[in-house]
Amino acid sequence: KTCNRILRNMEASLTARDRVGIQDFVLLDAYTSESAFLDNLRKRFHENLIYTYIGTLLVSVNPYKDLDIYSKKQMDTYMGVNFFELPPHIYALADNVFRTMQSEFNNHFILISGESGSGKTEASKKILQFYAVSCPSTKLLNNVRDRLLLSNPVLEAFGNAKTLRNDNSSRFGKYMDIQFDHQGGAVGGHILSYLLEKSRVVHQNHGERNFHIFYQLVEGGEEDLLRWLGLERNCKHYSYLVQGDCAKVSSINDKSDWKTVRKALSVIEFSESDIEHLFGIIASVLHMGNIKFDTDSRGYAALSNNQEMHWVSKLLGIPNQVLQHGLTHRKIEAKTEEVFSPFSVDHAVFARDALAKAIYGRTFNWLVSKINESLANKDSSRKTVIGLLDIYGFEVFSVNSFEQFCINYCNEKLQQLFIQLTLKSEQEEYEVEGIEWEPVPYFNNKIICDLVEEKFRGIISLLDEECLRPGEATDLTFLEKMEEKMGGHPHFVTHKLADQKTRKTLERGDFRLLHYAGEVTYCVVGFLDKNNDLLYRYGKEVMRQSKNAIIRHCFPYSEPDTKKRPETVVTQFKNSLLGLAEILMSKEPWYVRCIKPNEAKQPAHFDDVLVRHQMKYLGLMEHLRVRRAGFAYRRKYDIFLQRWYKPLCPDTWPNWKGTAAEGVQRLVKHLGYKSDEYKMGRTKIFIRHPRTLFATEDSLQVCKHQLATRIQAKYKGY
Ligand code: AD9
Ligand code: MG
Repeated sequence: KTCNRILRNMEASLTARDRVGIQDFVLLDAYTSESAFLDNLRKRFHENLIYTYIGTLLVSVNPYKDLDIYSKKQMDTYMGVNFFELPPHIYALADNVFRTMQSEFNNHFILISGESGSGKTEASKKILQFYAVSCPSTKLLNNVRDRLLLSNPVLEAFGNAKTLRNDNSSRFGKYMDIQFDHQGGAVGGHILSYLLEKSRVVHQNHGERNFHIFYQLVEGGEEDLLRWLGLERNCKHYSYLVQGDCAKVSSINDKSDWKTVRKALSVIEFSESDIEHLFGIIASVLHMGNIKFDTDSRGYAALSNNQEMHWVSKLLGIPNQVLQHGLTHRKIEAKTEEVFSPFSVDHAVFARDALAKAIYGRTFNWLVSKINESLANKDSSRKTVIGLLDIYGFEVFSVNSFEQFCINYCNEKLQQLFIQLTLKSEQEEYEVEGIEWEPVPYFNNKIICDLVEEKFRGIISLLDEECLRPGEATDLTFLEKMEEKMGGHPHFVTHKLADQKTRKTLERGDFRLLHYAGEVTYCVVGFLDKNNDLLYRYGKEVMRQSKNAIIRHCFPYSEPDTKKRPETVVTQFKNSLLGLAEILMSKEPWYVRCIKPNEAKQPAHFDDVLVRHQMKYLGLMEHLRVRRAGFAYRRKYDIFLQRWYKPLCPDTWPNWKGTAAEGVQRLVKHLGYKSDEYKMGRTKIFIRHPRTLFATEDSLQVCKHQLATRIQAKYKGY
């Protein structure tokens, strides 16, 4: 039955192909042709069909308009239906992952990738919504469900911002585990966050904004609250909110978003005192940004306006004098005594911004841990998880700095993971299993990952080395070192060699990396400072005196000895990405590849050049080739035999005495698999099309039903 339904769906798609294209690229006749691939995507995009498969991988093109395809009715349609029976949809993928997890009782993750603005965050929200609606519900589970859903608007308010690429751009990486019990109920969750772009708190490029929460509070905050926080209802009043000169954005409604966030915070069990302290911090950051310094008679920094300081002092619960001293001095510890050295104005501004960034960054981490507490599942019985990875996408601006370097490095790592899990391991597996195979060539971006992260030789090592030479090293010495050490690397372009390698000249302070997704020119200014992320010890000591509970939590006395050098920002990030890769490698992967149709965030506009470029670097053509020639499904013989299909073969049931491979061979013969439908490897069976497997699954259901009827008949009357 399933097989017939799948065939009907495929036939319908083939009949309508001229108008709506093909819904699975694997069925494309000219499957090696990039143009045919592009034509298919374009055709479907113009018909509002934004999803297309490559086997079980989902390609999604951002429609930049609301489509009527995410209703409860649509969710019901896709629930419990085999993957290829209905037109491609993110719900079909979500459902397939869920059902595989249920039947095999193992862990999975969905890797959502694509450049900035391609629709990753939206995709991850749709998946979460699908699980929220489709999972079994009880009063208790509904609680968890609501918290899982509402963690999103809160984290987006504090961690997303308008950039030139995306009005709701994720400025942190997010990995979320959704935990399910035996019955498939969502019983808990856990979020890991990665490197928040803190520098945005104090500086935004033209046309960009600070994190949404600041504007939401100023625009939407209740009168009483604003009065209590000492805030004016005017973003223009705050220096940290106006540097990008675009506080108002037509696609964003800060007022109504404020209401959503405020409500979400209560559902996630933030107490009124937590909320008070949280917004006290947000407001104090805004006040801090307005603190100005003059030069005093000795040439040192002195506060020029006391009003702002008054509010910071009140909201953070730190005596005014202590705060003032902390913002204008640094402590030098001599052998027996403490000496305070006054700041120059520049230094004071730097220290003020560093403190604002630290306060915001640490509060964000506190927020994540608080949400995790509320999502934690106390029951210790074994659970399975589906992980959702939604990270900042690859991005290129006219000026790119340390932040873009980190974000693009992260995307390089995810691409590497994708390659390892699909193109590389798939082909290696055929070889190991002795399956005949014509290798498909692909670009392996490991060379770029190595350039960035290799121990002692990579860019990160050089940067850290320079950060260890305070007073001597500068951004320019870092650049010179790179030029010296990696000038000959095919993916690194220096000022001197720019003309030869890419025929585009470079400014003196720039270097260019040829990333898997395109060239990016980085301006080296600020790399050392941002990587050091220096926060004066005295500033931390002052924060520890705070009466604000969140601040006290964020600046604990137990912080590691500050005399020991903390890890640099990029090294911490590198290590957290290594940790992430380990988490992911232990789970079964699924993929959503998101594509941005145009640079103007416009609906109905499909830019061929832009899309073709993304198709290429996302490795979609190679993936299709491997899928076309390969096998959609594989399982170890014993698992295949034991867990699913043994009951189907009368000879082998209930106990097969021979080897698992022989058992599987006998089973597939019994099931009537044709010779081109499957291959027997050294340790696994490989099945070419999912439909073969679905048919077998159907037989299993029929068999189970017959068995149940027989048992019922036998024990009737007992
Ligand atoms: V970034 O790397 O975080 O900067 P994302 O996450 O890839 O980026 P996002 O999901 O935020 O992009 O999508 C950008 C915008 O495109 C959204 O704010 C929506 O306005 C629009 N979008 C994306 N996907 C859809 C969709 N399925 N339906 C309608 C969409 N609009
Ligand atoms: Mg995003």
